[in-house]
Amino acid sequence: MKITDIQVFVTSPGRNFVTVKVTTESGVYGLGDATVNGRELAVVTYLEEHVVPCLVGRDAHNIEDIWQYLYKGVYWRRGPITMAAIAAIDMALWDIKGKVAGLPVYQLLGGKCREAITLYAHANGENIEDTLDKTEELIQQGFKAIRLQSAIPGLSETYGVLGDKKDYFELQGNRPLPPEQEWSTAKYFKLVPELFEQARQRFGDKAQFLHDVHSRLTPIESAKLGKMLEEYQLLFLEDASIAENQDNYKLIRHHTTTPLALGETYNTIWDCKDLIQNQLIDYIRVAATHAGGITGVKKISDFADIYNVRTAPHGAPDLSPICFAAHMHLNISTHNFGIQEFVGFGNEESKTIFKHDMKLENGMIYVSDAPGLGVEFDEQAATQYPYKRSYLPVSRLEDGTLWHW
Ligand code: GCO
Ligand code: MG
Repeated sequence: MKITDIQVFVTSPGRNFVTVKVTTESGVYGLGDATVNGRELAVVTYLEEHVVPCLVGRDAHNIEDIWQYLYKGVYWRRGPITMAAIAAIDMALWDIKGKVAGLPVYQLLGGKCREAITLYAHANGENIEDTLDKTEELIQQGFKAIRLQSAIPGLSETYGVLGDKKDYFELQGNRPLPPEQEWSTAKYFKLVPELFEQARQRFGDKAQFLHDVHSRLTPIESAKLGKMLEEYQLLFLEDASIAENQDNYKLIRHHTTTPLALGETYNTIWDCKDLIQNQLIDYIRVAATHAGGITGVKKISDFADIYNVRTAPHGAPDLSPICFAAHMHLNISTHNFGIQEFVGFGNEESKTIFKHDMKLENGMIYVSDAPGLGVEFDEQAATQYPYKRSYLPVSRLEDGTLWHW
């Protein structure tokens, strides 16, 4: 079944999404997500200039061979742009295979390991009370796990909570150049233990709690935070520190039993091999869009399984519903799945473009049984929201030193 055409669409219903459509000679087509937040057009060029010409005429059924062709077959391997391009093609090919077979993709991956997917939702507040009020709403809606983030007194903007009272869902607003945010580890350390102390006092064990440090700490600071939070029994502490040097996590692990998660920016097994095989983390958070698609994530999760590391896929709003659907098929069929990050199904504009029938009930998602990935893309509706240049923020210490965002 030959590939006859590959189109790349960029649409911006509140934020940019890059969508790939692979069409075959039989007329069956598949969809993939290639969005890299703030670097969208780099992936578009990579696809249009370097990938599409090599794939037209190839057999759409040969998913693994095409994955290897795009990964091993190029001299300049890895990195987010390359791996997002591979990812989108890979998702589209799985979508096609499912449609041809008349089966949802999870059936092709081995079938169900569980009935539904447990989610963690976000409570982002202007202060501790605000965060906890939002937590209460989420518990009432049935969420079993909640990530708590709160603005830090004395800092103008904080990851997860922006100063203009908009949370991070709207990061892509009118920001034609990267905004700058302040960071102070000392101020952060005053807030975070207090946030979890009050959360446990107010909610007891009604929910599991998580927190994203967003890589702001040095390894020894992360170790200290992990220790301070042990008594609050987090499900996991995310991105406690940058792990470009994977040895950083040896130090953190040595000091704390707080479970650790990371990997949302990772693109291949090589970014997390040492972390996994030395059992320095508990959850690997790679996303299908940024780690080579369903094929790429499956390779990483199977490797992680033998080291007791579970998956907790990235679920931020910059991943399109096509990626989210791909995660659902992976999550339901992966034995060592842990938990899925969830920030809702997107805004109303986005829902006119991406349509699916995934069901949210009591903090869990029931996967679609539609053939393929189960997402439709309305090309006409997409044209109403043209691309807008947009950046993620950068971070500086209070004295102006550039820091990790
Ligand atoms: C998360 C992430 C996001 C990222 C965003 C960057 O845990 O959901 O940290 O908030 O910052 O996806 O593009
Ligand atoms: Mg994160």
